[in-house]
Amino acid sequence: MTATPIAVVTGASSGIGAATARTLAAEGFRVVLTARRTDRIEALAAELNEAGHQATAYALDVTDRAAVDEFATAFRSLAVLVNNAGGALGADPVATGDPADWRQMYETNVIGTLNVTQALLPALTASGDGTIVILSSTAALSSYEGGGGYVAAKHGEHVLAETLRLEIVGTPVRVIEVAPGMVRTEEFATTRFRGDTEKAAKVYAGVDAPLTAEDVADTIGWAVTRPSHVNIDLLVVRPRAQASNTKVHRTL
Ligand code: 8X3
Repeated sequence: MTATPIAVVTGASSGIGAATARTLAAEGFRVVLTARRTDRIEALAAELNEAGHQATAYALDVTDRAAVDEFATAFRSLAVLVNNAGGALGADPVATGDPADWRQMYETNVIGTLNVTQALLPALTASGDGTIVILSSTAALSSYEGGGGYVAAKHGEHVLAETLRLEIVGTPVRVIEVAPGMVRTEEFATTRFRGDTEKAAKVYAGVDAPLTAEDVADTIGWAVTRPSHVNIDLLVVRPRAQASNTKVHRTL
């Protein structure tokens, strides 16, 4: 009997991470949910197990390299790693943005992805058929006013994905970058605007059907279940009402 393939999802406590964990569990993976907020990932793991799936929760801060290395010792073989942990802080112009915000976004989005990817790469390779997913953003591909440190960090993740793909070609590991545009989740914009729900709501105001976390999870599920020799290098997914980072149709 072959063992159930394992998928690790970072930032699995909410939004795209939680939805991806559900999708991959339904696809037959044993999912390992990681995030800093233990209560949320434990509740989701319990829910998935009750539904007949296999899920475990592991509290992890992806910016803590020692903790990430310790976590990685649990895996001799790993099928899928979804690097989803990250996010935006602030929407200030470059002229006035807080360097502390820039630093934190670089830490969580880029160094966090680097930490987990480096630590789990041996297990992904040992599986003989590993998949790394990097959740970047359309902010990884072009700039927008007020994007500032988030755009810079997401460009960093994009470069990490491209460079890694070049470097490990010939090994049995593929690197998939998923770059979503406007996704309405419960936390992304609220975190960006530090709890200001009015400002957060404006991001989506008048937009007919922004993407949902489930829409993005669906694309991730599709990409990781392609045959092993198929590498979806980069998948850009936006709502129909958004034609570019700055061209959004609003009915206001
Ligand atoms: C989220 C998309 O437009 O807020 O990654 O940068 S955007």
